[in-house]
Amino acid sequence: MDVVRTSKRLSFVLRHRPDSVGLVLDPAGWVDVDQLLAALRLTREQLERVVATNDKRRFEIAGDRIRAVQGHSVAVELGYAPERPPAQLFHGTVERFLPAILAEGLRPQRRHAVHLSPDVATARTVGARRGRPVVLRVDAVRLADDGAVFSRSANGVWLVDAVPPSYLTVLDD
Ligand code: HQG
Repeated sequence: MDVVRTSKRLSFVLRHRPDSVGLVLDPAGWVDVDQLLAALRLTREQLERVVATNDKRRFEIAGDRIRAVQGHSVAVELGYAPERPPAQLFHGTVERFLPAILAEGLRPQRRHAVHLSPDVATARTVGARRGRPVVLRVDAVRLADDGAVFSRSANGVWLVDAVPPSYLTVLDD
C-alpha cells in the first residue's frame, strides 16, 4: 500500500466526496471505520498506519469512527471550542490571488473555513503548493476582539469564517 496515495484518497473521501464511495458523514464529519474499510478495501492495520504516519495528522480515529480534522468542503460542524487566537496568525497564498484577497479579504472558498497557520514557515509551505508563496499576516487578536470566532483543529490549523482586508498585511520576502 502506498501511504501517501491512500492518505490523499482518505482526504478526498472524508473531506470532499464521501458519496463517491457510498459513504455518508455524520454532522461532525465522522464515519464508521468498518464502513470506510469496506468502501476503500483497506485493512484496519493499513488504515491505522496511514493515520499514525500522516505528516500533518489530518485524520483522527475515536472508538469505531474516523474523520478528517479539517479541510472539508462538505458541510460539517467540527465542534472545536472557540479559542482566543495568538496576536498574529499567517496565511500562505500566491501573488495572483492578492488583488481579490486585498479587496474582499480571505474567504473560505470551497472549504468550510479560512485556514490560518501559527507561523510564517508553515504558511509559506501552504502557499508554495500553488507557486511562489506570498505570506499574509493576520491581526488575529484584533479580529477576535471585533467579534470573529476562532477555533483550532486537532492538528493545529486555526479556523475562522473570514478575514476582512483591514486585518491583513502582506509580508515582505
Ligand atoms: C485563496 C492544506 C481569491 C487562498 C494546506 C488559497 C492548508 C482567495 C485558496 C489547507 C480568497 C483556497 C488549506 C479571495 C482566499 N479571493 N482567493 N477572497 N480568499 N483565497 O486549498 O488555505 O494538506 O482551500 O489564499 O496545508 O490554501 O490539505 O485553502 O490559496 O492547511 O491537509 O484561495 O489545505 O492542508 O485554497 O489550504 P484552499 P489553503 P492539507
